Amino acid sequence: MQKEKTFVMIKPDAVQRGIVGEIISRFEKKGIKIVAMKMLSVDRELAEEHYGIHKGKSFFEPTVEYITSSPVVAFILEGNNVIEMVRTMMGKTDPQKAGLGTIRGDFGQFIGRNIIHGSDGADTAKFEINLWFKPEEISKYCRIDEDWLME
Ligand code: D4T
Repeated sequence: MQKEKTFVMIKPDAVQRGIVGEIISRFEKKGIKIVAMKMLSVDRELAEEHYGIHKGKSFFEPTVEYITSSPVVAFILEGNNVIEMVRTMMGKTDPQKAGLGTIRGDFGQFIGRNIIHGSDGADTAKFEINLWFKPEEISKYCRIDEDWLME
């Protein structure tokens, strides 16, 4: 398995509902390492770049408005196969279709308020990490449980 990084964003609805800690706790308990983290108010330019692939679709404008409406918590997670692992932990894009036990399945109800974003592949992860973070904001360190997580 390959060590990789992924970009994750806890969206405005989850910040407003006070479930940031609970969401981050799931990643920590799984043994996934946080290597960067910040709270920020997203401006229109960043939101439009992040969702650029969806420009022209009906949900583009509402999604940009939602993401810019209130602060988000953005972070980078690192680990073996972490991109896929985080997508699995988040559940399907539509919280109504996401399984119970997943973050969206447990905390969300509507696709336009779906709690969390995570990169959907290696190229997207690279693009989003560069878009949201400067290299000096990313830490390099070992967690004390790393030897016990791996076989
Ligand atoms: P994000 O990007 O938020 O992690 O979601 P996904 O990667 O799981 O899904 P996506 O890129 O297809 O959608 C981006 C964003 O747009 C909203 N959306 C999406 C929506 O409001 N209506 C829709 O029909 C779709 C497909 C939700 C997530």
